[in-house]
Amino acid sequence: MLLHDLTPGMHPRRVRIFLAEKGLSLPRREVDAAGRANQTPEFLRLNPLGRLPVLELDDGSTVTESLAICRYLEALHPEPPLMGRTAREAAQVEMWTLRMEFELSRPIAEVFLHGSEFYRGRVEQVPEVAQHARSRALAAMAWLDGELAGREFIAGPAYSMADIVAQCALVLGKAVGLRVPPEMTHLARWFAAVSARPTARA
Ligand SMILES: N[C@@H](CCC(=O)N[C@@H](CS)C(=O)NCC(=O)O)C(=O)O
Repeated sequence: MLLHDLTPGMHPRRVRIFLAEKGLSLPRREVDAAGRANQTPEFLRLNPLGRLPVLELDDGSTVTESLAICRYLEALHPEPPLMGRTAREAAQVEMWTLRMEFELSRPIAEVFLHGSEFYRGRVEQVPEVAQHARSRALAAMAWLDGELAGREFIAGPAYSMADIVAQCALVLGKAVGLRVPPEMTHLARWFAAVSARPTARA
């Protein structure tokens, strides 16, 4: 297997943290997205959307979408479980992973997409979308702060895929001026804890 990676990217970071939590390491190839190496015909053969991460399998086929890559790795390496062990746990982790994807990660990604130098000229940037996404992200952070008042991790007592999605979102948040407000003490406690894990800088 070969992981086509983009070190600063939010979605590729999910896969690296996931691998590190499993104690796995894969051969990696860094793709120079700033230099548009993700738009070459060779790369578009791997992922016609031109996005990272991409997991290339030994038979030459590919898995794209960070959550699908993690799902595949979880099936191959179930220990330690990051997507729940029982049917009930799996549903709980999936529910929170999807919530983190759509409610938190997506608005923060939109702030970056519509406001950053990196995406200038790559996508149609609409400043009002960035502005609206910023307020949606802050609302999601406030909601999550309340949720975390009652439990250690996002989907329950154990660290999971949902935490990985949210922590990677907040790492990008720091870069776009969306730091956890100090009054959100539960979210700040959680973010400090997940950031202190040895895998956080994978
Ligand atoms: N839904 C995809 C999103 C992948 C994505 O947007 N990757 C970004 C980096 S975080 C990318 O490759 N951007 C380069 C570009 O669009 O030119 C996933 O979860 O893998």
